[in-house]
Amino acid sequence: MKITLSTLLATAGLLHSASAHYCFNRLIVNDNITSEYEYVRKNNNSNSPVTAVNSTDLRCNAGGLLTGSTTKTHSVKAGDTVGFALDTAIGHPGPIQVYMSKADSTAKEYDGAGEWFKIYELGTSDITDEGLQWATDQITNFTFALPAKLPSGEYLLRAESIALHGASTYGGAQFYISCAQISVEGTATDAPAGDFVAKIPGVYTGNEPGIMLNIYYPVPTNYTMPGPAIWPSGSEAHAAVFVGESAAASATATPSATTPAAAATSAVNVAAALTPISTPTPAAYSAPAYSAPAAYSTPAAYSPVYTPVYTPGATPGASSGGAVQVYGQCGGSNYQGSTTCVSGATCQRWNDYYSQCVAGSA
Ligand SMILES: *[C@@H]1O[C@H](CO)[C@@H](O)[C@H](O)[C@H]1NC(C)=O
Ligand SMILES: *[C@@H]1O[C@H](CO)[C@@H](O)[C@H](O)[C@H]1NC(C)=O
Ligand SMILES: *[C@@H]1O[C@H](CO)[C@@H](O)[C@H](O)[C@H]1NC(C)=O
Ligand SMILES: *[C@@H]1O[C@H](CO)[C@@H](O)[C@H](O)[C@H]1NC(C)=O
Ligand SMILES: *[C@@H]1O[C@H](CO)[C@@H](O)[C@H](O)[C@H]1NC(C)=O
Ligand SMILES: [Cu+2]
Repeated sequence: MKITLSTLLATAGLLHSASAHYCFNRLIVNDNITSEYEYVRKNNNSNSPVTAVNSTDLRCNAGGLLTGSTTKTHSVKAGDTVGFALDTAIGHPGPIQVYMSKADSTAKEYDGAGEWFKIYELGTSDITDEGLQWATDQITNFTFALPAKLPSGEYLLRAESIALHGASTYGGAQFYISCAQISVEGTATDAPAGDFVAKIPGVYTGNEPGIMLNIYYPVPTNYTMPGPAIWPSGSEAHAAVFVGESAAASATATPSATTPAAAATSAVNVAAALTPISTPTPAAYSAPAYSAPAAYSTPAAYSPVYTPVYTPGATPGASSGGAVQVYGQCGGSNYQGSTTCVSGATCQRWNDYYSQCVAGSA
């Protein structure tokens, strides 16, 4: 397939300025948009993303474990429609996911060290010859139903947007995160367990196909949401539902109440029979390839990522010193390779994280 400059311009999203960043700053409950940081914990890093998947900042953003006591907790019922509104429309490509974790006592006091489970995801709306099309693109709010079988208790409700424009290198994906505090009145007692739960950090290694991938070239033909399956009914496609709209209005919106009981129950039983996943040990994160800077300069460590863009037969040296082929990466803040393009191509900067050789001269 032919990739034109306009295709790349259209998909790249182009800008990566701080003004293109965004925060989930308001909780929505049954179509009522609450005030900024009234029920959402304030972070201390403005609108910057978290990039370290092994940091406790991945729970509730930087500073988000320090502001629970000054944040209110909203009462809701299991099955209520909740959501988040953003300060700025989402300008980066990637999915949104929502996780929950039950507090030992109150949400205000809870540091999120317990188990988290996923209840919602909003990913691609389409996959075309131009690549992944995101249902999250330019949205300013989204809503979804809390699981009807959520047990009573106080919870952190965590929204994350995973921005993938610079995700072709390890650590390049950006996580925009906020935690809201809710107190749920439920009737069920079955808590999520087994494969449905994970610790944060621990839920991601950073190497998942949905977290470390080049969304521009080769043009992806599929996308896999990172993290556990949605509790209680497993993974499913969601249409975007915005504040004020009815979920029933959309054909692919949340599933009807008829699918679930049996399937969900057996899923939980199967999961419960499995050995619960333990939190990945630090060793999983400190593998030499990531901890030793030297590992970044050896061609072997990088060949899985860059192989597609180099000419077959190119010497290993080409990855650090040679000219980069058209469509190959030639710059970006985490990039260690050559910044020179082959004759007849120019290194085009798409954003802080990704520059690419395109045909033509400057
Ligand atoms: C909506 O939320 C605002 C801000 O939290 C609150 O003052 C108001 O009472 C709520 N309205 C309803 C109908 O719940
Ligand atoms: C922000 O919070 C983090 C913890 O998430 C803390 O390490 C850091 O010192 C805080 N920064 C400021 C400026 O308060
Ligand atoms: C797409 O599918 C292929 C083959 O199953 C897999 O190797 C790859 O990781 C997937 N990509 C994403 C982004 O999920
Ligand atoms: C919510 O999103 C919808 C769809 O993008 C938009 O029409 C509406 O104005 C948004 N409302 C708010 C308050 O952001
Ligand atoms: C996270 O991983 C990075 C890269 O391996 C390492 O430098 C850092 O110390 C780790 N941080 C924590 C909190 O484990
Ligand atoms: Cu950004």
